Amino acid sequence: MKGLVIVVTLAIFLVGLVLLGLSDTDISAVKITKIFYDGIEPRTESDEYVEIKNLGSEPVDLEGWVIKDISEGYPSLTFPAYILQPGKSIRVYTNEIHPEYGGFSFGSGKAVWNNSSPDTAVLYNAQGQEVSRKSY
Ligand SMILES: [Ca+2]
Ligand SMILES: [Ca+2]
Repeated sequence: MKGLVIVVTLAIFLVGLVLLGLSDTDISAVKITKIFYDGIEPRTESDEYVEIKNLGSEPVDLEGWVIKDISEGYPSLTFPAYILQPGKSIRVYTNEIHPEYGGFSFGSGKAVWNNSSPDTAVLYNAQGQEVSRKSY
């Protein structure tokens, strides 16, 4: 009986350690590092982008993660399965596809990031928790 109690206590302790480790890598490592809000393309500013970087040491799967302009509440993009390697960046363009940056686009026919009054971008993980936020 005493042996069982010790085993169960140890098991709970180990599960706790694993959960702590997981939540640590998920929440803190991936950040919005840049918003290129003043696009060079006239009017449509299709070349605007938000840059997201993995600053941690573990790969992160972005499946189900969401990037959104919360100033207007749109647009938002839900990521497909995509492994963001440590030290690597992706960009979500307003309406351009650049495979070297992951090939992500909001597909917006209009400019997304306001040039005169700043907007705020927020990144959520697949559980809907806010991971990173950036204004400019
Ligand atoms: Ca803009
Ligand atoms: Ca906006």
